[in-house]
Amino acid sequence: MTKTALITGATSGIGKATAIAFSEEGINLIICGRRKEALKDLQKKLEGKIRVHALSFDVRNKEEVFKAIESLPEEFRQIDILVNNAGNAHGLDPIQSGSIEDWDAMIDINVKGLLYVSKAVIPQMAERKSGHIINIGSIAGKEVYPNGNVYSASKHAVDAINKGMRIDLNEQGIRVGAIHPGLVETEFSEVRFKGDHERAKSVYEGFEPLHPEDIADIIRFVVTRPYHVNIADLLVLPTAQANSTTVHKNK
Ligand code: NDP
Ligand code: 8X3
Repeated sequence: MTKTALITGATSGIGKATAIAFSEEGINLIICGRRKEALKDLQKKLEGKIRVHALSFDVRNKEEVFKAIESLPEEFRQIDILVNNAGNAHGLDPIQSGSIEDWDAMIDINVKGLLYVSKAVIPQMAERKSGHIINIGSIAGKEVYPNGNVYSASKHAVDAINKGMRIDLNEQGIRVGAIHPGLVETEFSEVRFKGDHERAKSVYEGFEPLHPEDIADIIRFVVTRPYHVNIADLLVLPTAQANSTTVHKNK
């Protein structure tokens, strides 16, 4: 039977690449993000191959989240796959000088937003006793690096929530797993450095970073395994990266 996936953060980077990969697998899509134009463009690109419904909402706003999920038309109401991907780093500052607005953004989006969307989607999976949740964590959820403090905390929380979801949804037979990428060239650093294009670009210079399509390909593999196979936890790095602080760059 044709499946339906809801992907948060589908307007760019990993989420957008995942939407494209899923469309190639014939998976119907609910694509989410705040940028309506980007959603519309992606919808136009993918519709025809599969059915696409766009939902624009801010994951920080719980009313918006629940209203959006409740607004789904009948043919999109059964969500088989949830990709909790929306998220970003905001700033890269030592704890003593970090901005409270940046901390709020990271905790509210990466942690609370992921929980709100999950809360809106999981009950129907639990009732059907079937579903697949993929949480996008980060290497920053496995280790902490200088100035990564609160972003790392938010991704450690995603790691814990992923494990907790898997335990709590075990009896319902729901697959739960996380992908933890290292450096992927997306809009991530543009957001982290608030539009400082040169600084953002420099993060990925001198080595080949992961491309969003590399992670999307892995998510495609994860969701196309037979139902008794659950890929629970994956750390995926560019070959040039050994850990958060060891990246082999050409001089
Ligand atoms: P991008 O900045 O390219 O994409 C982030 C996505 O999240 C966008 O689609 C954005 O949509 C959405 N988003 C951000 N804030 C909100 C919000 N408040 N409400 C709804 N949607 C929101 O970055 P990536 O693709 O790299 O990031 C995707 C995930 O991967 C994140 O969770 C990130 O932490 C994680 N990750 C990224 C790595 C990297 O090196 N790039 C490495 C490890 C993990 P819009 O702006 O339209 O709302
Ligand atoms: C994104 C990767 O190393 O910038 O989660 O934290 S990193």
